[in-house]
Amino acid sequence: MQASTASAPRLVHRACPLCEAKCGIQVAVDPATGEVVTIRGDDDDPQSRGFLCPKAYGLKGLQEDPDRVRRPLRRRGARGVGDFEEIGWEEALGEVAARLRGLREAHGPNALATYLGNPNAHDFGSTLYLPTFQRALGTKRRFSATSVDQLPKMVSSWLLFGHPGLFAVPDVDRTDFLLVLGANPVVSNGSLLTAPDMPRRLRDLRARGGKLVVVDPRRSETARLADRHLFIKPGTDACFLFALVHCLFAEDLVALGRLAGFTRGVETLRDLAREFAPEAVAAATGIAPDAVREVARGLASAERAACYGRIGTCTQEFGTLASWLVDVVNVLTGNLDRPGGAMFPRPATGAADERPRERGRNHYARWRSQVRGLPEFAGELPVAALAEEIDAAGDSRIRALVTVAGNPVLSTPNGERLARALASLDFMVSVDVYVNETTRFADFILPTTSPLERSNYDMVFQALMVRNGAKWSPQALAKPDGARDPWEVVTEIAARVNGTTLEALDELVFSHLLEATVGKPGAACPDVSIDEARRRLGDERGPERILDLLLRVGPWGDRFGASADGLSLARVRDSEHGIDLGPLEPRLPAPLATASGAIELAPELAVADVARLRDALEARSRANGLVLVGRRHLRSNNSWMHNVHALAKGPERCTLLVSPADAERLGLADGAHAKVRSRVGEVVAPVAVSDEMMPGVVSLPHGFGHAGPGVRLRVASAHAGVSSNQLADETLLDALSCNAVLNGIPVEVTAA
Ligand SMILES: Nc1nc2c(c(=O)[nH]1)N[C@H]1C(S)=C(S)[C@@H](COP(=O)(O)OP(=O)(O)OC[C@H]3O[C@@H](n4cnc5c(=O)[nH]c(N)nc54)[C@H](O)[C@@H]3O)O[C@H]1N2
Ligand SMILES: Nc1nc2c(c(=O)[nH]1)N[C@H]1C(S)=C(S)[C@@H](COP(=O)(O)OP(=O)(O)OC[C@H]3O[C@@H](n4cnc5c(=O)[nH]c(N)nc54)[C@H](O)[C@@H]3O)O[C@H]1N2
Ligand code: SF4
Ligand SMILES: [Mo]
Repeated sequence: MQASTASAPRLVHRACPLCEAKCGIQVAVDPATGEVVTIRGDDDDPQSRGFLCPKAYGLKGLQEDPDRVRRPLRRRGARGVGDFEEIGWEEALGEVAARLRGLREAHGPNALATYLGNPNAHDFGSTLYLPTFQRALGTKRRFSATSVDQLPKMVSSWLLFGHPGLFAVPDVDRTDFLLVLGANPVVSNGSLLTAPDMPRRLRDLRARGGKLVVVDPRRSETARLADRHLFIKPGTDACFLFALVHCLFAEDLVALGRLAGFTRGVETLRDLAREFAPEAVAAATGIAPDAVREVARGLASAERAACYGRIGTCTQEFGTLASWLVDVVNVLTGNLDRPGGAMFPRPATGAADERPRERGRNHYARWRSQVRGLPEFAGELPVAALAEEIDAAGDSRIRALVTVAGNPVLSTPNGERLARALASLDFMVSVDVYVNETTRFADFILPTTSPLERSNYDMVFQALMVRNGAKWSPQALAKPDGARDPWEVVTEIAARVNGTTLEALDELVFSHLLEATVGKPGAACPDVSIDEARRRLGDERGPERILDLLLRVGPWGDRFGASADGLSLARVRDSEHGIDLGPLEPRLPAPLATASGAIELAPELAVADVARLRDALEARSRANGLVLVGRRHLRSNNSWMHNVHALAKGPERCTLLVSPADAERLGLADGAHAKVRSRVGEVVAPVAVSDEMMPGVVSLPHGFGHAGPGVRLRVASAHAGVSSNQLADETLLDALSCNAVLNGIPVEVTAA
């Protein structure tokens, strides 16, 4: 770093906003120019201890990207060709609100739809204000990336524990046996598992004598670190997990320990698992019966073990059953909620008391989509239905769509059909920072600040950490003139549509939370009056004030002074590297929110879906066609960091991995091109022959296919690749959650 004091860079410590690991970064800013000089790992961050992946450097590229949208854009020419003009904020917000209001008045609130993308989960302002935005529009047609991601896990958590947000996180640092299915944390850096530097954590696990078993149709980067890797035929994890359960019962290895006092349904499960003997599922899964028995014994005999499943177990035909059985295995082996097992973090912004707010609450199918009648879950409809709801005949169709930080054309099934549907909308607004495959269809693109131009607190992911903690991310760079944070943009739209102001909506969100948490019996802080709490929370507005409230009334809160060393926003801000709140501790049964107050091991909806699995078992055993799965690359972030040269450069990443046996059978040479066809579409991609792949399975990453008239992504377009979601079929769903099937798509592959 430069020596001269006049130009000594200002160092800002915060968390990387790009993935769930939330590594601590040190951003060096040139005080003269206000530009980023370097980005390094923060050695003093208690969770990440200096670890970084290459994507963090991409934040500088994102900041400086000339293609990034910085001022509102209005469509000028035909829809979808990317002909936009820059306009002022006042004009843009005014027109957007007027159009949305007009359509709502003419056709009702359900003529409007929203799609929220993944980056919203990485921004506390969005997390806190988007619910109000959605309520203000009044529509039940709410979509998001949830239904191409963790929806099955949410459904299974609701069924088992009564709450869709109660996720058990594998305690990787203390476990002796880790079974990983359908996740590649060495590359993805973990999901529903905030644990920076997974490669080190997994190596440490083995160094202390622990075992790592990975179940994946590809010998992934994580599988390469494992003691044992088992190839599995895509979509059959529920069969494999049932076989584990079968062995646990058959060999008398079930031992619930303290969980027995508050777990129901063990006997039903024993009955259900009876027909899934390792021999009965072997042809379907491709896993030898002996291997299943060994894993079952390994899990049961390890002092502390954890079973963990992610994208590969969620975005498949039996996503909910597989997600459910992951936790069933944790319960039956007594590993749920104990150190070294699968545990529930305690976020500093969570409830202070360990009582569920409401028991037995229904989150499922309270309304349905119009065309296919797909069920709502937790307030959202499955995104696989978005295109058809726009295309629907008659007055009930979606006429206007607001996307917020999402790129569904590349991230959701049958992206081509969705693109056509977007072109037919009456009105579309995208709150986004790029003109990409989705936003090119918008009438207005409303940009936001970049992550370094705004402060943050990882509300979502601090509820998924392997150690409890709290970390503030200060704004690193000045906010450019006129720039707005994401919460300001969406709250402004909401306010104008409903004839109110951003300030009034902010006050509404805040006072609602305040009244729920202080000054009344049963509240988190019953002894502090609302006036006193308001006085102490000060004049700051926006997400900071709400965060301060949540921290103060939370489990580690200062309770407005009652607990001298408790947390407040000021305290969290002062700890520039973050606060470590210690290892996870057992929490059950208190947070269980099922009607019975117990873990429901054999919930009705899951039990009913087992019939579908049974039916599939035979068909799967006979199936011999090729199926497609996905993968991720360390330098890639879903569909949207491909415009940063530092990340996009290098060898072609959007390749079709094919096993040597399949390559030979199909006449595909390494480096040649193959045509991949599914029911809904076809793409041509370069072939990489690799013994990483299980025969019968090919792999193509998602998020590529940066093409289309008007896409303003100069770097990404030069490495365009093809979109695997042109192959993903919007009619293939996990029947229970209606999450899209993105892994295990039947395809035909031929030489191109
Ligand atoms: N085939 C297949 N498909 C998949 C997956 C898969 O494994 N296979 N994975 C799925 C998963 S897990 C996910 S999470 C989804 C992701 O699906 P999406 O959330 O729809 O897609 P992203 O690629 O995350 O797109 C993020 C968008 O946010 C914009 N953006 C970035 N930063 C900002 C910002 O600061 N402000 C605003 N307003 N916008 C911003 C980007 O320009 C981009 O348009 O994809 C899913 N799709
Ligand atoms: N570098 C990078 N990191 C990321 C992202 C990124 O795009 N790039 N995206 C982020 C997001 S939004 C998310 S949700 C997480 C996801 O993080 P992970 O859940 O770790 O997802 P993937 O890396 O896609 O790994 C999924 C694995 O499942 C395997 N698989 C496919 N089908 C099946 C199946 O049927 N059964 C089994 N057992 N395995 C199967 C695939 O071969 C693959 O190895 O990653 C996050 N981190
Ligand atoms: S693993 Fe990489 S992208 Fe994820 S938070 Fe850490 S530095 Fe950022
Ligand atoms: Mo995701």
